[in-house]
Amino acid sequence: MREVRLEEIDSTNCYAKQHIDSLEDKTVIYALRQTSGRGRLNRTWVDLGEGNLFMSFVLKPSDKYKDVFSNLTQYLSVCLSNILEKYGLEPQIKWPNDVLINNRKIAGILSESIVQGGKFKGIILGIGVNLNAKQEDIDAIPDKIATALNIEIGKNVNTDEFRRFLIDEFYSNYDKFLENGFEMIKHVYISRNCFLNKEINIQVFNDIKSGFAKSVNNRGELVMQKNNKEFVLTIGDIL
Ligand code: BT5
Repeated sequence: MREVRLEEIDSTNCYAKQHIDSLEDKTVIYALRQTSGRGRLNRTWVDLGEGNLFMSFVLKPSDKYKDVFSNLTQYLSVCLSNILEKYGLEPQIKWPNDVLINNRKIAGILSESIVQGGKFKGIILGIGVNLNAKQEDIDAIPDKIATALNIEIGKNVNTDEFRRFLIDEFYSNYDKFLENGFEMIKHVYISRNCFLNKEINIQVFNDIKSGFAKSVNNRGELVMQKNNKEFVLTIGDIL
């Protein structure tokens, strides 16, 4: 496994995408500062200053896309939760892959499948974690209620150490996860959930779906119920 350290970059995901051909499978790209971090659906990921984590895993597991790749964001959310627990916290997962502490978003995950010239090249799995931030900068983040690890534990966080923990946790079961899929983490994922067994609203592109959040199936999809009918969601933002 190789690591690429960048002082400053627009986005570690963009960097990985631009260099996908020359990057080996399992390379980790990380940057000390990220000037144009990206979220899903053209949203922005805000750099909260020095000492935060901006990182992308470059994964080239096969030359064909497999369904299990779409569950890697959920796998990473479980890995991150395991690490946050070591810091004495009780992380919760909001489907599909938001990690929250006390209902506040501490991290964001963005997975991109790279297809060039009709050929599947790999997956860029990006993650940003707020490790060291000032409350006033967090309060300025649009839309979302957010937090950072230093605020939750009341002291500064060693960014290098945290990154090491997360990379090691991710790769310790990554190959096994690709073989076994979401079922392998389903139990832990559900034990950390904060969205099941209640009425919820979910934004799916321009539509809002509502209903009772019943379960997560073996493919990591959200099983909802409304008027005694079940429906399954594969994408969306719980509001
Ligand atoms: C995400 O998108 O949460 C995925 C973010 C992925 C960021 C990483 S950093 C390394 C790699 N390189 C990149 O360019 N991206 C990845 P989404 O679910 O769409 O959430 C975005 C929303 O979260 C924004 O619209 C804000 O409301 C909120 N947000 C932005 N910055 C935040 C922050 N630092 N902490 C908490 N919430 C934030």
